[in-house]
Amino acid sequence: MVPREQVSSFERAGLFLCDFPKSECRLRKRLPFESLKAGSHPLPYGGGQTTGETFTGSTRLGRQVVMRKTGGQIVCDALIREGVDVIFGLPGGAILPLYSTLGSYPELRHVLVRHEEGASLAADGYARASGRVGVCMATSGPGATNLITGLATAMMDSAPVVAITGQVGRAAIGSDAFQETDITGATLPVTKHNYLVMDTRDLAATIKEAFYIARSGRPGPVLIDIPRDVQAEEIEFDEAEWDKPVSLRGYNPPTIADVTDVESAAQLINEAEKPVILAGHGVIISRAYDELRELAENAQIPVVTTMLGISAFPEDHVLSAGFPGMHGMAYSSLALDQADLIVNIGARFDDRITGDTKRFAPRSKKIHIDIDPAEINKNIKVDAPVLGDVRHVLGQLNPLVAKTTHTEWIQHVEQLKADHPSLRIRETEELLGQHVVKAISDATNGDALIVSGVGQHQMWAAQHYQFKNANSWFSSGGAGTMGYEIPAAMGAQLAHPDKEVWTFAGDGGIQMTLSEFATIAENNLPVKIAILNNNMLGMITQWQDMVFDKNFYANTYTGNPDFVKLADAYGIQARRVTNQDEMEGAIREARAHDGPFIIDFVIYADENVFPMIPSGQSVEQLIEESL
Ligand SMILES: Cc1cc2nc3c(=O)[nH]c(=O)nc-3n(C[C@H](O)[C@H](O)[C@H](O)COP(=O)(O)OP(=O)(O)OC[C@H]3O[C@@H](n4cnc5c(N)ncnc54)[C@H](O)[C@@H]3O)c2cc1C
Ligand SMILES: Cc1ncc(C[n+]2csc(CCOP(=O)(O)OP(=O)(O)O)c2C)c(N)n1
Ligand SMILES: [Mg+2]
Repeated sequence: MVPREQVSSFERAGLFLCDFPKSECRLRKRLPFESLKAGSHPLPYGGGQTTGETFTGSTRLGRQVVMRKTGGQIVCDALIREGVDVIFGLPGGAILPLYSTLGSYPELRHVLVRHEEGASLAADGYARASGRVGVCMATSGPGATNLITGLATAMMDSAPVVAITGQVGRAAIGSDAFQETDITGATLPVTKHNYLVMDTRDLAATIKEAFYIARSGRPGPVLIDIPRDVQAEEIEFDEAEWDKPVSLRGYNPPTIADVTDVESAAQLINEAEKPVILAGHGVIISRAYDELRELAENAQIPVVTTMLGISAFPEDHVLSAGFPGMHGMAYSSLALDQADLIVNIGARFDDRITGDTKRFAPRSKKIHIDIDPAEINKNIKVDAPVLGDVRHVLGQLNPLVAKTTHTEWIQHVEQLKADHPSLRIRETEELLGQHVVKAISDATNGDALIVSGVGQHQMWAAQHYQFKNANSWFSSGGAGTMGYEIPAAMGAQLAHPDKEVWTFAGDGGIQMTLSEFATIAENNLPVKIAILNNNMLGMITQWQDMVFDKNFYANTYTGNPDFVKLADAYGIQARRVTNQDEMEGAIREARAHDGPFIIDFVIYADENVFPMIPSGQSVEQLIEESL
């Protein structure tokens, strides 16, 4: 039975009691599935680093080095050992003991956000851009609940994030104390795992375990809730704690795949005449760019990416065939539909791609390479599942795949591109969102890191920016979180201080998190912000126009602020652009400016995103462009 002090208030109430020790009783959802096949632990997001330390005031007991440390000090030491260098957070009463320690650790840069949602979304952006675990912190109650949207965003898109929250003192838990929320209960569905640490002696092991879970296997967010008296308590701490390996019964994410599964997949590839690779976010998570390219080039297979798989494969490569689905390129969806084999590499057959699953790519056999067994046969039944980490699996698969040409099929896909030029921008004097994205793509030569919000501007960014570099596109796909654009760009910029970061923002989404303008200004983060301002919730308007019989309601913003004046109030330089002629000059000015810059592109509002496959339909209902 779980000792009383190791369970949350909800568990005490008997709601979630289980017979496993604390560390495993919440290993639910993805973890049991991942444990189906044993293997070594993959760390696609990099291992924790150990720093050398000099100790003062320590006692040597045989080989032990024991010293007095507060919970807060243990947390900071543990974070440094995990290689953390940036924390996004905002303090409050229940986490002040930890904050009073944090200042003594200059290795841990704390970025003081203006809203905790900004912290969790920035940690997500940092994680995706850096390939390391992003960290955010908040106080109990409203501070912790404000993190939730960012955690859900990270959960849906498998981003490794660790959130640390303060909790009311142990004795007060369950008493509706000031700012008490059962945050482990509340975040149960949106975290890969979470903890309430009731014993200061558990802190070091818990943090180590949390980082391990966040970054290993299929990555995801992990929350650690720490009562304020645990943060403040001083204990005899044995430094040998740091050397204890993480061991989680039943959690063994696969890396290397079963040899016979790989052989079956290779056979299907070698027999195929019209194969298409569907490369997903898993390729990026696994950093398997070279292995993907090797497979595509050796067997001459066109590569379609998912929207989250964008930048897994260079878009200027001759085999690149766009992204498919609801707002993907017509030729990509048609290539999938006409293929005789789909090689899904690290994509979860999301409904934005499959539409009606019964009518999705009916002529093809399907291979699915994924690290999470729960994804296999979940949405689409496949012929050859391969369970493992993409990079390892492709390492096994590539030597078994015969060199071939598929000349006719490649020519056919080229013809699809010519017949269905989905990226054509219609002739008009108006300033369109598509013009802006294309101009920024040309100006930056496809080399920038690109972030987006959610809506029409997101789709235009995904469609019209030509991504040349691996892992250069960061967008909320599964959760579709409006407001992602500003904090995630902050995170991406902090992960890559020397890279050019542009974020495409909606006038709607930006107003959800624009309080972080202050954080950007305060830290002089040189993020370039392109607002595609249509003075409306454009994607909502499009759905009302095309799906809800033009029943327009609650879609227009008449009270938008003057974003240029607003930028000025935050001390950020800004320009407004209202026509095509002013566009390039403003982009040049923004790029030349050594600091953040906002361009308010006032775009033609009555514009829908095409191509479009309406929700739940199939490629037969594909609408290529506005009539
Ligand atoms: C308004 C809007 C419109 C959209 N329209 C489209 C659209 O038209 N087309 C489109 O493609 N998407 C679209 N999306 C995005 C869509 O909702 C999904 O987020 C996206 O398709 C998921 O892509 P994915 O499966 O590659 O990534 P994820 O959802 O991140 O899934 C990654 C998969 O890889 C696996 N994986 C992770 N790590 C590894 C590893 N190391 N080894 C092996 N496997 C691993 C995971 O288990 C998972 O199955 C849209 C989103 C929004 C908000
Ligand atoms: C937090 C949140 N609330 C609501 C939605 C539903 N939604 C999807 S797109 C959209 C409109 C976005 O407007 P804007 O940011 O201006 O982008 P645009 O579509 O105009 O480019 C809305 C409301 C969402 N995705 N996220
Ligand atoms: Mg808008």
